[in-house]
Amino acid sequence: MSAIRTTCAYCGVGCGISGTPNGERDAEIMGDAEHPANFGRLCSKGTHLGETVSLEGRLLHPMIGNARASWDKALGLVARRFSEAIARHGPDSVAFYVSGQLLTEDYYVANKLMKGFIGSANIDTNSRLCMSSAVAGHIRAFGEDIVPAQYEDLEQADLVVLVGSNTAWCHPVLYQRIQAARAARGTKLVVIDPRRTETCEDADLHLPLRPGSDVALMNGLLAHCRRAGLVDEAFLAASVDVPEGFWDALEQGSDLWSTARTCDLAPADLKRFFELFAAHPRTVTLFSQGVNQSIRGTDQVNAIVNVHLATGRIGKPGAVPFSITGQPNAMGGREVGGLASTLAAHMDFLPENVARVARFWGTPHVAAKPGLKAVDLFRAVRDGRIKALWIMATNPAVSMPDAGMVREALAACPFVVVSDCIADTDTSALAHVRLPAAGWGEKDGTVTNSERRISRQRALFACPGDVRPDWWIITEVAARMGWKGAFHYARPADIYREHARLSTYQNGGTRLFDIGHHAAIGNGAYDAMEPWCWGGTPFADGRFPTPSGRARMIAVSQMELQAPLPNWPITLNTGRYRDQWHTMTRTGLSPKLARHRQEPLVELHPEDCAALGLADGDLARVATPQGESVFRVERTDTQRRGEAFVPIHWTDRQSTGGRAGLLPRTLVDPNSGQPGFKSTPARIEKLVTAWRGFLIARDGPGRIDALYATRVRLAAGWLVEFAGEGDVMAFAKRLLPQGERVEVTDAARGNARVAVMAHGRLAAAFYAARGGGLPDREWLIGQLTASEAAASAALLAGRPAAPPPDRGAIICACFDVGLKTISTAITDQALTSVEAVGAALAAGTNCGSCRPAIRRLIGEAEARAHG
Ligand SMILES: Nc1nc2c(c(=O)[nH]1)N[C@H]1C(S)=C(S)[C@@H](COP(=O)(O)OP(=O)(O)OC[C@H]3O[C@@H](n4cnc5c(=O)[nH]c(N)nc54)[C@H](O)[C@@H]3O)O[C@H]1N2
Ligand SMILES: Nc1nc2c(c(=O)[nH]1)N[C@H]1C(S)=C(S)[C@@H](COP(=O)(O)OP(=O)(O)OC[C@H]3O[C@@H](n4cnc5c(=O)[nH]c(N)nc54)[C@H](O)[C@@H]3O)O[C@H]1N2
Ligand code: SF4
Ligand SMILES: [Mo]
Repeated sequence: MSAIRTTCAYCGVGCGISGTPNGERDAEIMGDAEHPANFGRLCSKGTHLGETVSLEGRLLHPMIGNARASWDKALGLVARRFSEAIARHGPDSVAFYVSGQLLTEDYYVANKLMKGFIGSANIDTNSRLCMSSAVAGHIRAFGEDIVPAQYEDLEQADLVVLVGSNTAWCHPVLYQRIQAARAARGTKLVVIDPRRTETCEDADLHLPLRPGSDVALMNGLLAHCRRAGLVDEAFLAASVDVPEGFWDALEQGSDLWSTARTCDLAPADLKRFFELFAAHPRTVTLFSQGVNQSIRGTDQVNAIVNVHLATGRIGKPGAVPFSITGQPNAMGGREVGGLASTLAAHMDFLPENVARVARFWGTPHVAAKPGLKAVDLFRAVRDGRIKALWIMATNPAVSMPDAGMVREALAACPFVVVSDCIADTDTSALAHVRLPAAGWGEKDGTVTNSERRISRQRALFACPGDVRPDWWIITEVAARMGWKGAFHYARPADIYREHARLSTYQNGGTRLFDIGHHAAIGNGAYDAMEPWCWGGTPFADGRFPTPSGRARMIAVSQMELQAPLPNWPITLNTGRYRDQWHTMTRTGLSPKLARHRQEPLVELHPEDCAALGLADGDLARVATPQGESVFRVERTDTQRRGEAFVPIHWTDRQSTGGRAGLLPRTLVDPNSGQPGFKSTPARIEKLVTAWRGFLIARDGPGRIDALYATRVRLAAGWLVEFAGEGDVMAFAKRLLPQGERVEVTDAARGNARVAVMAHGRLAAAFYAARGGGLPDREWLIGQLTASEAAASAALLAGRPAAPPPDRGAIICACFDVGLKTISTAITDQALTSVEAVGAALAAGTNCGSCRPAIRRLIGEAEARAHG
């Protein structure tokens, strides 16, 4: 087979991939050297996409309850239940909850069906949880949701400021582009994040601000710019409306000292940031969830945009505020209007827009007002106001705030449909109908990345089983609901052309989103489409898409930051790991990606650990008023005191515990409806268990009933970590497969070691103990693939006669290089650069995602050497 050019399945960087299918459901994955987003680079997740395309766990047939059904029957049932609810309770009694992981063509028809034909705007998307504050902020400032930046700006800037963005882990190829620019032209880098993430390694400055104090910081910066004479009065006069009293209000509490106090930063560091900003007119301020996922997210966005407008740092090369998107097609969703608060093609619900869209779609039923935003939508489901709900390409039972409430809502809803590629997710477990959707590698259509670049996704494989693309599923339901004529498309290109036509329909330059030159694109040209950006360099002419043509500064003030509550003294932050994607339905299939972080950790400052009696590796219960879950403790001075961080990835499918979604509250930003995921009052206590241990097994166990259990994939089996109470041998029996057993136990002490052999090879090994004293996992994991079984004594001891060196946690997923191997090499061979480590061990020389981690280890070794 020859290589097929497509786009990565994961983040909003939107890297081009060159994929070569080989054999059954396998593909060789390379970066597309020609794609302008990545020029051949890929991060660890993109690199290992090939490990996620098997049919394991796939939903291959429509399911009604637990019974397989034909498409005709399943589609008929969905259409009937939606139509009945609409007939009986009106259009607002049904809802869609969709996703930035749909392709633009899927998204367009979902939006058209709900807003144009059902006649309700109750279609919201997981982008509500992701960048709706950026959307609201852009609309307030610019009049339209326009991201004015492109990746090249990062290479033309003299200063890059990353606000609330762990770019090294979440947008790794962008981070690599920033690092390359720094090496080439000395671009300065400032990171603003309460945590010292790997993104901060090697930055010129890290400001570990108090969570939620970004408005104070940006207002302080703007006040400094004004004092330093950096306000671009000519630009303001020509292009920007400044509200009355703006500058007077800004001056309140915005001096260096007050700002430092509010943000809990050293005044000298803050001053350094202000001076760096003042000295480098070519500044890109890039931001993501640390800014958006706040109950003042929209104000935080406008505080950033204000600084850029006031200093004229917008619409120029290397000078721009840059909200980056999370999901591969978050931007495409914004273009079609998939949020409940927008209508279509960057139009809102003004009567003339509603009338225009109605004319275009040829329907009298266009929704006249915004619909329910995600949190309100699930509340309405819980309260019985939504009678039929269709969820596509998202896993809200895990990813919504107060996920416990969302589960109750789904369980109570009369009719829930889930379209997903995976058979069994926490959400689909609560569905009445499951529809098998095409996944990455099977889908065909377009996505738009963070810089407004539209790229093709192309199929590498045929759809397996009864699997169908989302656009097909949606249009078939629409046809069965009586709207066949309006949903008659033979292929994605038909939908894309219509989307392009709507963008230009009676536009007349009022909306910058206009891709009308593709309104008649031929099928061949669509198939061959090269990645391209719409919108050019927005605002370069000083004109903005508001009625007056002028941008707007928005007066925003820092919200009052509450002191910690006595019962909930910890501020809980949530976010991402480098090698997992959201709810792990796909990255969880990759043994290589599993190595980076094998368990969900709660990261806490050493002094908090001491106060709570927690040691590194202990288990801790993290509780909030919404719920609680168990995590493994990581003691780390990268956290501020009084703050904890947990990952969002673990679900009921992989673990008992580690469920971050149960913890955040449903408080949202009043302008955008985006939840404040990044800061929830919490408390943490040690979880004492009778025993804990691990299991290594060739075949994965099913559900594990223990106080805490997580399982991750190995190259040849599974690793399960657990802790629990009661009879440890009874627990072992439930987990272990049939076979020849050797064991040593001391049940009274909670100690148990059991090895199970099958066909002369190790099938499973179980180790539990009351305290520490567990063997190293590495050698045992290797025994699953060893051609000859080790002696029973060695298996029970959990180590060979001559132990191999301990590699430590895996840092480099591509070449399987561990932390201890790298640290030892740094010290023994006096390695002082990431390149030298690469030359010695190959670590960091493939995808480069681990380079920040290697840099940190070099820094730590240097710090040790200097005392
Ligand atoms: N590996 C990986 N990459 C991904 C994803 C994934 O699941 N895994 N998901 C993708 C998606 S959909 C998204 S939206 C992006 C998200 O990408 P990011 O926004 O980079 O990721 P997060 O880890 O959610 O949060 C970013 C940072 O915000 C910081 N933060 C918390 N509170 C505050 C605050 O008050 N102020 C400031 N300034 N910072 C704060 C957190 O400490 C955290 O380090 O990642 C995308 N890329
Ligand atoms: N506490 C906390 N919660 C958060 C966040 C946080 O930072 N903290 N971040 C929020 C953010 S920014 C986001 S974007 C969300 C993400 O949260 P989700 O969207 O819930 O996470 P995913 O695991 O990406 O879910 C995508 C689902 O769609 C399926 N799927 C993949 N491709 C397709 C397809 O083409 N068609 C169909 N029909 N299905 C498909 C996958 O198998 C998977 O089940 O989480 C949010 N939740
Ligand atoms: S940075 Fe990584 S996850 Fe994001 S698009 Fe590129 S390869 Fe995929
Ligand atoms: Mo996101």
